[in-house]
Amino acid sequence: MATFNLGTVGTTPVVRNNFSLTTSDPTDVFKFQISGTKNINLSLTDISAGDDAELLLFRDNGNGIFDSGDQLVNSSANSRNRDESINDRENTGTYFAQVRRFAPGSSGTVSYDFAVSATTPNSTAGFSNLLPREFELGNLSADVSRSSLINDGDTTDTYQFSLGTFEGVNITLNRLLADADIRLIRDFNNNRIVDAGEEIARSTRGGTTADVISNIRQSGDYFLQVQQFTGNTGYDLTFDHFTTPEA
Ligand SMILES: [Ca+2]
Ligand SMILES: [Ca+2]
Ligand SMILES: [Ca+2]
Ligand SMILES: [Ca+2]
Repeated sequence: MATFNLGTVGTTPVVRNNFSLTTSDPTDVFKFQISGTKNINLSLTDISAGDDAELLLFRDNGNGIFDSGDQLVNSSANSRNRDESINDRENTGTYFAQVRRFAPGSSGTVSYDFAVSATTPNSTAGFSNLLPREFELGNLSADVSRSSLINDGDTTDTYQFSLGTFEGVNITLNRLLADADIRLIRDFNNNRIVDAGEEIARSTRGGTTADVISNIRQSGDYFLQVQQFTGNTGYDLTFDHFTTPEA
């Protein structure tokens, strides 16, 4: 088991690309600290085709060593080589993100890209800046609705979709019981991180008022994030698809 010490992680993502797991060394551990109450954002992307890896988050028991006394606080275990993601609100301390090769779903070496950031809760600057394909909607060709939950153990949901030519979309987040917000991103450099200039639009209305991003009509690939602002809530996320005269 290889352990990589990342030091104190803040808003700026710490990225470790092209790491690999083998049958004889099937886990990697990334040790890091956060200072203050933060949303810990973790993503596992670009898992090699035909393989499977899982992502787990542990809180250290105080000795600074990854051992059996550490508490598992969150995990992500999608099938095949789908991306994994964790967005978990935690307090000051030392944490271990563990990447595991899932043996039944993998053949030989499993490669992956890992990223971690720690963003500020209860802030409109608190959106996660990582872009795992958590919910894949693909190309929109009709209206699409999704319902899910945002809470302290899952502070961000990230949806991937694309628009073809002659297509547009209006996006609405509603049926809120607490304040959540949305923003729309285009990952122009395809590094799965939100860089300057990649946020296209956001809606951060207060309370349980619906958030809306309207009249998106450029073809291409998009990410839509739903972010906790305060409290825990279910939500409905609606993609109202329309056709446009322009290519
Ligand atoms: Ca420990
Ligand atoms: Ca997996
Ligand atoms: Ca980017
Ligand atoms: Ca809101």
